[in-house]
Amino acid sequence: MAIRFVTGNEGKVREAREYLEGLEPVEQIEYDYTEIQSDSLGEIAAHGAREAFEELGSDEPVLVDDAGLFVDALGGFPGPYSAYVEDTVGVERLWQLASEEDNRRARFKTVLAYADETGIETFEGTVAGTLVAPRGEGGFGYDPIFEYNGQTMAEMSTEEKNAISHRGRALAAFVEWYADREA
Ligand code: ITT
Ligand code: NA
Repeated sequence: MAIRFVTGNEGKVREAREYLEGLEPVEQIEYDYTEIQSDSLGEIAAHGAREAFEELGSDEPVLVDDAGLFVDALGGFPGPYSAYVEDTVGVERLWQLASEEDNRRARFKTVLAYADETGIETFEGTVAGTLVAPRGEGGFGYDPIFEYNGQTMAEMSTEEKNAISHRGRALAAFVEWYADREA
C-alpha cells in the first residue's frame, strides 16, 4: 500500500523514494499538521503523524519526518528550530556563526514517525560531521555546509547521502521494522 509522506520538502521525498524503491510507493502529501512546541523531534513527528493520519482519512499509512541540525559549539542550536533559522538567517550565515568556533562538530538528526490504523512508530537517525564553507549543488537545506568523510552532503548523490545520512539511518530502521511486520 502506498505510503503518504506528509511534507512540504521535496528533498525528503526524493530520499525516501530512492530508499524505499521496490518496497512501497511514496506519495507526497502537503498537509499542514500542527508542529507542537517541543525540544523533542520525536514528539513533534509522532504528534504530526497521528494528526495527519486522523485528519486525512483513508487507511493509507502516513510518514512524517522532523529533522534538525545540532551544532555542538552552539549548544545544539538551531536543533528543533532549524527550519525557522534556514528561512530567516539562512545557511550561509549559520556557517559564518559556526566558523568563529574552534569546534565545528555538528550532528544531523531526524525522526520518522509512521502512523497507520494500528498506531504510531518512530525511527531515529543521527549522523555526526563537521561544518565547512558551502560546497556542492545537490541535496537541500544545510547539506552544502555539512561535511562527512571529506564530502559535503551536497556533493553526494541521493544514494551516497542515504548510505550515511540521518535520514538514511532512520529509513533503515523503518524498513527493518516494516519488513518484519509484513512477514
Ligand atoms: P516539512 O514540511 O517536512 O516539515 P521542513 O523542510 O520544514 O519540511 P523540518 O521541519 O524537519 O523540515 O526542518 C528541518 C530543517 O533542517 C529544514 O531547514 C531543512 O531544510 C533542514 N534539513 C532537514 N533534513 C535535512 C537534510 O537531510 N539535509 C540538509 N538539511 C536538512
Ligand atoms: Na517543518
